[in-house]
Amino acid sequence: MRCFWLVVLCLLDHVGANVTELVGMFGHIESPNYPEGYPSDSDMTWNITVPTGFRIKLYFMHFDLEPSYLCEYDYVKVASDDDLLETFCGRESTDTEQIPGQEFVLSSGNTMAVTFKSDFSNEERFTGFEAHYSAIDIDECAEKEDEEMVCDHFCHNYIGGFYCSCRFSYILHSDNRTCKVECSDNVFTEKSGVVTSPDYPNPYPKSSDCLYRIELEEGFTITLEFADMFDLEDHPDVPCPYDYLQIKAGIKEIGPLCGDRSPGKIETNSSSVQILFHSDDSGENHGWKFAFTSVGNPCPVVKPPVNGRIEPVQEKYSFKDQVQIRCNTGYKFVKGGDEVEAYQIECLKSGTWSSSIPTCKVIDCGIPALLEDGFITFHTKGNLTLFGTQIDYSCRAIFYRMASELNSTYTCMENGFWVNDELGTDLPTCQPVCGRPRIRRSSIQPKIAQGKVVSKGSSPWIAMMSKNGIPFCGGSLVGEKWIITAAHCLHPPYDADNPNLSNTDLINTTSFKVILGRQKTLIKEVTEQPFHAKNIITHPSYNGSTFEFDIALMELPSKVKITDHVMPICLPEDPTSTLHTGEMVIVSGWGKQFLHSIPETLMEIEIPIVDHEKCKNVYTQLGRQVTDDMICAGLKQGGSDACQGDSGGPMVALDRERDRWFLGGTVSWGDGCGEDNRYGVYSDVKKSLAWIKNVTNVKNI
Ligand code: 4AZ
Repeated sequence: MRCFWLVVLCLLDHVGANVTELVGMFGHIESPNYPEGYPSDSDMTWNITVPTGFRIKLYFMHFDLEPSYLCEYDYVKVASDDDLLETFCGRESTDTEQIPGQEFVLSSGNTMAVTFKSDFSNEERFTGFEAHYSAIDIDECAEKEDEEMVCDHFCHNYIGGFYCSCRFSYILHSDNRTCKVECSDNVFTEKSGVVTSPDYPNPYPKSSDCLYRIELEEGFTITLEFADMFDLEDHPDVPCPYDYLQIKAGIKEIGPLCGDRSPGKIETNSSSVQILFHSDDSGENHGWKFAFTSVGNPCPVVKPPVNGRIEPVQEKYSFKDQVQIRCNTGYKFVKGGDEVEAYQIECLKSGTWSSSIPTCKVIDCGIPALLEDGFITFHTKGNLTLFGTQIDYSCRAIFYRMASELNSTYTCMENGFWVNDELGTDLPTCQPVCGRPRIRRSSIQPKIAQGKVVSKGSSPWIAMMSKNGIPFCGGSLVGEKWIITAAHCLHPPYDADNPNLSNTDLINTTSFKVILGRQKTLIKEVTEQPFHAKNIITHPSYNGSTFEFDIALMELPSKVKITDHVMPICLPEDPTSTLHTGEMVIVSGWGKQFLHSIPETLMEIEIPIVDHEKCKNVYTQLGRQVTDDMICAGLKQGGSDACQGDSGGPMVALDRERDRWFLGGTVSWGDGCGEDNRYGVYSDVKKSLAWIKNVTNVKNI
């Protein structure tokens, strides 16, 4: 059979030949013999079919049938999908008869059956009917609004059909109608969280299979707590045939769960849980929500160590919990010989701690460093060296004193060091007391030349400079390793072995000895301390012709040992303070007596300071200059004077205020020895004080 859409009537051979199949987008039907009047006993059916997605609109242009009660004689019946839509008869509508009038009939689907029947007689002539039909588009989206939605989310109509689409994050199911979500692999690795059905509490998506996995480390157990609002499509007889939750935890299986009763709390006893959520293609249920929490396997409660503390302090500890253990101030852990500040332990999945709690040991600062020329006093009995204990450093009495007057208490600190408020970890220094001989001179001797023997040890700062056992100059000990002497002592012509040495050359340090603690001139004594100078520094302004700044420093190779017979002399306190004319000074040495023989022992004289101008005048007349860096002492009548071999030796004066001796000058030169109207000339130490302090760093103690 061949049919043409739109135009053609497709007449089918059909059993009874009263059925006409009409296929097309529009057409026209009429009663037999129209408009001449239809015959009796007519029975005709037109089966109209239009394409799917369309419906049929039937419109009567003319209608004239025999009227009868409830159309029992002649009638036109319109049916669609086996449903009778209309029955028409008569010439006008009454209570019991209906004519189409201006109304049109619409099919529900794409088919319509129109049946015309006339009975055996007609009382008068009726012209019958004429009708047109056409295919009209079905708006599927609009039509089913009240019924179940055509599309789950969005419906789009087009001529002859429709299609569905979904909201963002949904995808269209293969049924082309429902919207599902892609939720097959949701993995949670946090220790707690919240999981809900998609869109909760709004209705969950249809036709979806969601899988949620909570995967924690072994050692944790997961608990699920479902919210009260739980709503999954249920069935009164069959357990959860439509939508359901299925929970798998280790070997344990829970579910299927559905209905409107929340499952509440579920202890899974597992570190890994899988939740499967299935929804079918219908229903508007609100879904589910649960919070999951996890607890680790418990570990025993940790107690802080003695003299220590732990953090955090908790009633319970469980897997993965970490505890910091610290010792109180002054205590430390000892681990493998090392001192450790803090210690961390962790609760393992087995329910045990990663290591045992170490013990806190009190910090021990150890034996404090020894102080040279000093000693330590412990504040606590038993000479404890532990945290918090205190010690005092002191200098060896009589001979030594601390360089500066500071608090000499040291405390054993938490860092393991002995610490002083001012010096930190530095030690104080002990320096020898200057200018205070332990052995007092019996009386001041009037003269060297003529000589008065110096009581042994009463001038403990004097140094003998000796060559081949014969003294050639003197010197004075300042500090612990510096000797002040005359610059000319260290230059030729005093080096007898090298008579040709020029004034600028220094004598060889190995060619002479510096002896301290000596009294006898030629005989060695047990009290003596001999050295070879390590270093010689003459005053930068020394003039070998004029003897200006006739002063030099010798550094000893090591510190002297301070004894009753070896002690330093003080330096002048202040460079501006002067030795006054007439003030008595003591000059000592092993020099010649009146240019004759050398004495057997150290000799000393006490002579007055001479007016500078007076001395200057005396020597000007002799053609020699007494400059400002020189100071003169002696008696007008002569007699008491330094002499050859005394050079470089000390001229000391008593600082009455401080009750100690200081070095006023060093023996330098003079015209002859002990002659009248001649004075001894000395290098004035205070004029070289800045240079001395700068080189030696010596302070008066
Ligand atoms: C000298 O030759 C020397 N009377 C030292 C001092 C005096 C004379 C000579 C002063 O070392």
